[in-house]
Amino acid sequence: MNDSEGRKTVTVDIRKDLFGANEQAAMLNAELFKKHGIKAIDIMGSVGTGKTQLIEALCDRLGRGRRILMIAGDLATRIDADRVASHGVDTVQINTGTACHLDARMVRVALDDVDLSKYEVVFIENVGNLICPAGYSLGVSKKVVVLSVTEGPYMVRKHPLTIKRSDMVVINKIDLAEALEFDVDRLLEDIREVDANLPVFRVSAKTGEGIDSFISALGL
Ligand SMILES: Nc1nc2c(ncn2[C@@H]2O[C@H](COP(=O)(O)OP(=O)(O)O)[C@@H](O)[C@H]2O)c(=O)[nH]1
Ligand SMILES: [Mg+2]
Repeated sequence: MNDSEGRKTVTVDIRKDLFGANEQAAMLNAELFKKHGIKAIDIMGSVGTGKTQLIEALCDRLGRGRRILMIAGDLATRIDADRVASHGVDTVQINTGTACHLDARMVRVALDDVDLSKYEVVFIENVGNLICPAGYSLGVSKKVVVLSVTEGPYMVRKHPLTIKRSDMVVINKIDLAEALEFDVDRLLEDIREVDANLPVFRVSAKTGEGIDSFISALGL
């Protein structure tokens, strides 16, 4: 606004402007996915909880007949995209450099020269951490957070916001729970305290346990 001496002052709310711009880009992505009849799923979670292995298991179970694209978000490598590509799935790598999350514009840029009419499902593996990715909409149908029994018992109590901003929770590596004396029911109670109705799936991406009910819940 201009004061009486004609001096202009602009107050910028960085959070509002940053997130507002992202929300707009996310809406464009959502329209693009909708136009092509694509179900897009954002898979978040700490490093090592099994996001890539879960995507590999989903791709295997859905079968080679399904038209799947995987977008991998990673600071520096193509390791996860290459793992999924070895299952006969098309992949796009986004290297974020220093950013701890994907945002809607990065996804848009990555899809720029991709023929989306070839796909019905897009799995997006977000950058591995339990904090930043939850704050950024990508324009997906579902945001899924992958927890696992190897990250210790406090991940939900320490990161309630990520749980709150997710549409579904996967508790992965269920095959290791007994050996690690991990109390899965206690973790479930922590999740219920944050959101009493959030769908939760006990899964082993390694053995395939629980994958089928997760697939039906995703509507795939
Ligand atoms: N036992 C077991 N190991 C798993 C499971 N899912 C992933 N892993 C292992 O956990 C490690 C990290 O998995 P990865 O998919 O790379 O995790 P990401 O960093 O979340 O993508 C790898 O050594 C996987 O083989 C599971 O369900 N059970
Ligand atoms: Mg990974």
